[in-house]
Amino acid sequence: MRLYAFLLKNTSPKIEYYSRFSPSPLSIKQFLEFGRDNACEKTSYMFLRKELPVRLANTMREVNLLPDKLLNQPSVKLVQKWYMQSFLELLEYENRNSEDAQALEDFLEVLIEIRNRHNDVVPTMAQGVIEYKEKFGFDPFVSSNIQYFLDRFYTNRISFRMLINQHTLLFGNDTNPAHPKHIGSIDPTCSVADVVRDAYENAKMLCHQYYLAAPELKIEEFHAKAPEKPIHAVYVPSHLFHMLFELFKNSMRATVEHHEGREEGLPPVKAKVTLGKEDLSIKISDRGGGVPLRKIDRLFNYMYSTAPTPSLEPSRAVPLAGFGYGLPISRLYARYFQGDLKLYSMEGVGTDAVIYLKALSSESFERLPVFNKSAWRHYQTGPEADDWSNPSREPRDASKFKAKR
Ligand code: W6P
Repeated sequence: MRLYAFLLKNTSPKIEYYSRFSPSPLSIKQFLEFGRDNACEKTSYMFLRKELPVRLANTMREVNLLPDKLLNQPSVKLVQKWYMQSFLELLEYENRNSEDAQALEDFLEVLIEIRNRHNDVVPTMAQGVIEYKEKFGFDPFVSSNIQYFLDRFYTNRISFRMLINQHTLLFGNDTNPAHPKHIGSIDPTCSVADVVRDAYENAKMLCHQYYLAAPELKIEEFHAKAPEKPIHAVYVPSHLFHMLFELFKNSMRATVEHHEGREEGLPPVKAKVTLGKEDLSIKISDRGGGVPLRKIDRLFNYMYSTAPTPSLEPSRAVPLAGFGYGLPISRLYARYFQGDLKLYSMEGVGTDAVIYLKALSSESFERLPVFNKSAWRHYQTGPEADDWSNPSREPRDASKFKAKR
């Protein structure tokens, strides 16, 4: 801990320095063009040795704005340590000669180490939130800060891993023979319906294991310009899979639980893929009974949906999550390249979940958090003060008209 305090003190000028730069967002088109013909490892190295510390420093400054009661939780301290360690390792390359082939080789190794070090950031931060909740309970002010923070922190992490993955996939030795046409993690002709089916099949296996039944899938496509053509996206298939798998788990769970003990068969989960001028949209519809509007926001709330993992018999834990960080993080994946993920539910009937992606790879720029005064201000103020009336349960009584404040 002493060492850490020392490092923190002595590297903070560096963090300060790098956090003054704004991250440089790249579009999928740029990732593609860079990786496509004779990608240059040296160019990538020169870009990343600055851009990665910039992205790390921006997020590290923001971690420090969290309330002390949260910062002091051991899990949060551990995550901070990982970030500091990775930041320091990257600084080693600040002044290394880029003509030195050994520097490029070492850099690639370090990126892999960093990626591995950060594998468990999400569950570890979740543990930090649990630790906080156990000690201090649910606080709407802190919950709103945590929501704002984790959305930005995890977006930063998604982007950080995207950059590392592109570099290591393009310039590492392990070429991927399964996907010769992929550019790093990007599929320039990603068949959306194929990923939908793949995510469905994976969720179906889990659903069958737990419930001994699973709804069928019906896919429909609508290509506005060329109705006969299958819809392709220029996208990161693993991101798309992550989102769809999460949505299918939720839809299946709702469908099976809503129809438990009923005679009629399970209604299918329907997927509709459409391509317009601006948006490529994917709708997953279930007849799982829906969610009341009041509870929809909670599905995306980190603090609300963080529960200690059921310690009694983990083997019997519900595999079809529904709890945990699946939905909020899926929405971050969608927003990361300027899309979104929305839920439209009708209580009593079912839910439509829609993933929106940009139709054009030139418009799918990374959406990145920037550490600045405006971000800083968010941590100083809590949730919006209530400027709408509260319903009164009492009968109207002229003598009891509410005094303001
Ligand atoms: C539900 C709840 C939910 C969340 C996300 C996606 C689909 C569904 N269906 O009933």
